[in-house]
Amino acid sequence: MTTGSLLVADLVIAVLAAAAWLGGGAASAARRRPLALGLAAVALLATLARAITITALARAGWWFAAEKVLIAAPLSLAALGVAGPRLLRAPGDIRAVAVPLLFAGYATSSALLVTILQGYPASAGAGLLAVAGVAAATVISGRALGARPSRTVSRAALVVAVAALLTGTGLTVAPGAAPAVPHDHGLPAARIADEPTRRFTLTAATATVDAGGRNVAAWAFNGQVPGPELTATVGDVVEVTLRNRDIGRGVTVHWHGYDVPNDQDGVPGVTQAAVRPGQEFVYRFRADQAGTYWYHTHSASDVGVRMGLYGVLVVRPGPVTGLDVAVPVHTLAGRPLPAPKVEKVEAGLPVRLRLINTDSTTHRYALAGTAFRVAAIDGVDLRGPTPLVDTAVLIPAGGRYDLVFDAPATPVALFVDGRAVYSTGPVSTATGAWPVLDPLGYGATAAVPWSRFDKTFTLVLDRGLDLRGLLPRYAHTVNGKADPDIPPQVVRRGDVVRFTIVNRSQIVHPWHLHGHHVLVLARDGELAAGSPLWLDSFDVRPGEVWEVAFRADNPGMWANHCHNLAHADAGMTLHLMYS
Ligand SMILES: [Cu+2]
Repeated sequence: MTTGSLLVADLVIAVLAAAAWLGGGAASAARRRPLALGLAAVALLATLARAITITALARAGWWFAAEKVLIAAPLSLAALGVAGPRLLRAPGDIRAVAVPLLFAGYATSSALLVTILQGYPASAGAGLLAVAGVAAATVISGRALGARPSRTVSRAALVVAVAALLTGTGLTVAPGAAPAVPHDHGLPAARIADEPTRRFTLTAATATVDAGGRNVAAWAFNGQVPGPELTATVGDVVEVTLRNRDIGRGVTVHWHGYDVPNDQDGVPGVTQAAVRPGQEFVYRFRADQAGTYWYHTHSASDVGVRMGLYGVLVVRPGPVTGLDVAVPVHTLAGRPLPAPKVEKVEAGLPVRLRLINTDSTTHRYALAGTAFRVAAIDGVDLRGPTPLVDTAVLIPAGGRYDLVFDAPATPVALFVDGRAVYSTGPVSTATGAWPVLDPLGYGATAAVPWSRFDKTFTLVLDRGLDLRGLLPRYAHTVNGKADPDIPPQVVRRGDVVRFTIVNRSQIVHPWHLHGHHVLVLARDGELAAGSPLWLDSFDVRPGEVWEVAFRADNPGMWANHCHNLAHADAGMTLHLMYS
């Protein structure tokens, strides 16, 4: 069983236990004896079963089980200790067990709330608030049901409730060291003074564009979605003038995967101010990395990219040889882009398909009709890629795969989530059952270039209640905090930095560090066993633990965030900062 399914199973069992205890309590209060005893039996079994799931999660990693071991387990034991013996005594009046059963219900539900609302890391504050809730709810239920506990018991419960509430609240709302992200990091501007050899202008404006045969409202660069394909050759100095005609939320251009100097990175509030309607900003950088990249706005990035402010950036090592096609996949107003393209290709011609996922969720790509190799991922060539046949690839949000093959005499077709997007003729192949390539085991290995790490950071991805803003929100969190309260990761130039990224939530988080490619070391404790993988976008699935590393060689203040841009907007953004 994967850790991801264990997380789901544990949650389902916890909900079942809480519901059964509460239902049992209500049934006994209503003197419905068989129902009460039945539900109590289910609750007992579910509570005991959690011992198994919590132990298994703790073995997978403390991050997955911390609050369950420290808060849920003691509360579950209290539930068993209070309700169990009274049930075993088989009381003549079933109503006598109503309050103990309700107590068990409150104990298990409050622990569940800690997992759902706070998650990792476990805190004394959350534990105490849970205890306060249990004590208060039990006292109220007792009174409502006319149970007459001794004065001592009643007073003790009240004291516990008030003390736990006060201490818990104090610990929870005490201001932490909320880091400020300086807008001006004071580093010298690394602007390239050389004369540009490639010049482009991108004008952002609202537009009506065609998406799958229907006119839809969009935000577009130069009136088109995607924006113009920007191409350069290694060694070019690229200059891009960005103008904003009427995008009220502001616009910037972020060069996704292109490790430009920090002041060219296009992150509003961090590397530049957002470009407002009527304003412009000029980007300039040297094209020294060949490969497949893309660009997109980083201002109100979730809505901005979704509405169409993105395009392809391809840097080639030299003149184009053979057929070289970029396929940027996007969902615009619910319609899949690009429109299907069919072109005849001469047999024997070398073909490179540059697959780009510009959406916020993973897409599945399948190339039918030919053997192919994955020549590059995220713009970086793989070492010793072997031919693949009838194999699909999953590309995370923001990710790129270059597939290469020599055109066969018969047609080939590229399917994205089952839809033919690019083909050289009719192909009717069912690709849905194909196995999926695991890039961690593909290609020829090479030694990791570092044997020790100067800095190590752990990022635990989860959801949690964020009360720090004007309105409470159910945020996507890193180490229990949401942007802008996540402490920056401080490194020094030259440091070898390791990230451990843990996903204890129920959804995929495509991780994206700006300004650097990271080398994948391991996933779920298993060392990467294929070609070195230098990624800028990778899916951390529920229950997964990724170990990645990089050399801090690009000074500045860099966004480090989930590339499901709705998640990034809802808190899952932090910063890597050079001291
Ligand atoms: Cu995410």
